[in-house]
Amino acid sequence: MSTEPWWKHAVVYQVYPRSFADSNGDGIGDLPGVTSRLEHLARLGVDAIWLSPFYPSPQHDAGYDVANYRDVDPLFGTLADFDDLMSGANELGMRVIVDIVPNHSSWDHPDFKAALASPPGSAERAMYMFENGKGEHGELPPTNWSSVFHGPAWTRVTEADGKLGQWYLHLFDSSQPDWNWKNPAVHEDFKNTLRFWLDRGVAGFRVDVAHGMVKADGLPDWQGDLTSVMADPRANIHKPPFFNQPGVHDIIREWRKVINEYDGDRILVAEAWVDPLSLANYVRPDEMHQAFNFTYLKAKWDSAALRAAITTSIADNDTVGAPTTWVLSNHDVIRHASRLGFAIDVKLPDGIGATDEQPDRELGLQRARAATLLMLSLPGSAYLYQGEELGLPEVTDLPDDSRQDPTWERSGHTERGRDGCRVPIPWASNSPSFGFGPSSNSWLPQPAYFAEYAVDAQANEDGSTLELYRSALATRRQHDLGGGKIEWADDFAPGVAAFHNNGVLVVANTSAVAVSVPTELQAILSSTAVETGSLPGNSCCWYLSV
Ligand code: ISL
Ligand code: CA
Repeated sequence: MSTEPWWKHAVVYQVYPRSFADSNGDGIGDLPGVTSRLEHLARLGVDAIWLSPFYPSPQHDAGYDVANYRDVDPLFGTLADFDDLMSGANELGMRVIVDIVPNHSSWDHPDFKAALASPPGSAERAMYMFENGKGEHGELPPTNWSSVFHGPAWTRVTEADGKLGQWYLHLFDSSQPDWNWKNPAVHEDFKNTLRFWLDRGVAGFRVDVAHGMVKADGLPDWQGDLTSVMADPRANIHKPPFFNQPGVHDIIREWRKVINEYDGDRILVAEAWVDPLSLANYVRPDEMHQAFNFTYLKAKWDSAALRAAITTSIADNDTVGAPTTWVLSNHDVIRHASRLGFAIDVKLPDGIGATDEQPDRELGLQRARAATLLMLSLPGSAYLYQGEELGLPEVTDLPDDSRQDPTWERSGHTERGRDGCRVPIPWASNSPSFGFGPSSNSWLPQPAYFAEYAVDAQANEDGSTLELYRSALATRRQHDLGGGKIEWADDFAPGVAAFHNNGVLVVANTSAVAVSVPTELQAILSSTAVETGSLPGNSCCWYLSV
């Protein structure tokens, strides 16, 4: 086994608390719910759990609008429930990572309330990005920036005299005011938050919008558009003045010093939607430990595209001596079991509605299983999103009136948003809310077909997606695939991506038809049933290297 720090080859499982397990029947998942399901994660074989936000919040962006960084929202439980979850996980050999949201708070944060109640120019206002408007009476926003969730990125406030006054910046929803990272008090406050959770024993932090925080001096207007930045950051020549600014790295270095004060290999993981070369800068030796590699997530199911994504990701990270991470799904993007079943290109976070073109569910699942096997055979660490081990598809027929993602309202109902990947998990096929909780309540409606995907329908079933994930994680560990090094194998048909890693030959056939493989190859694990000498289309197989 590898003697490297645990995180270099870890499999980390993302729990989205409101949709994982509900302990009290109110229809919203909670921390005691997570604790009650830890056995499932231990049996799956993951090394760590990353919890999306569970902090006090008015929940305008499902908790990514934080009103208090050092407590638990009563909706999700108490700090004691958090401690129980963590000790339960630790006893089962799993670490716990928490989410930290430094670009913005909630408008319910006491510091923002104080800023609103204080005059322009005050110390309270200086905690956030307040500016005077342009135009004769300040009636125009300070810049032309748009919010990631659509609409303007600035909102004007009413001052104490009852008149319209300054504007505050919110790169996301208007309920999420951006912190002013030019203010040392903001730095101090966040370092205290890091210490608060580190002292409680967390193994690290997933850093939300790690490329945000610092904005270019003078707040220049911007002519680019965010959709294209996200689709292909490398191609966009107009870099946004509010993302990926050099000053971000000073903050990261400050945080790394705090982390280094603690023992136990704690980590920082960047969520940064930036071009791959810039991304490597987030994992320089004195910065973060990992950054989500969205290049692999965005790659099409095509051997050349996958090979390119894998090669450049590893090469980019090699320039700074950092291992790579791999990820296929999270709470912001269309689940890969559906994404890979589309004949058309889909925009990742936009969501699908009942009247849109629908994915081919069977094909999507087949490819998703193959893409997962490919991912889990790659050196570095891998991130799984709850439900993907069940092959759960995106819910594409949510009633529009159930949608909660702020994008839906802010886009004037033109973009459905991310609710389709956040539908509560099915645990038991014949129970109310499919075992999500003790009642039939579920904050987003679960479709009837979720019964087929329930944990109890798949556990110990030969060929189920759950058993595939269990075997894959065990085999990955056995062969230390996370700690190896890949060597491409070029002697396969077009449409195939193949490589050796630590004595395992990984062959992914992205074409629709079977390809022949040497008859002496011995399969250890495959995404679909394989026969000697042949590998079906849309599948991946791990063989013993010969
Ligand atoms: O900035 C982007 C595109 O250039 C976005 O992709 C952005 O990085 C992403 O939406 C950030 O997501 C995270 O922060 C959001 C929250 O809604 C998401 O759930 C979270 O993962 C705001 O906190
Ligand atoms: Ca609950």
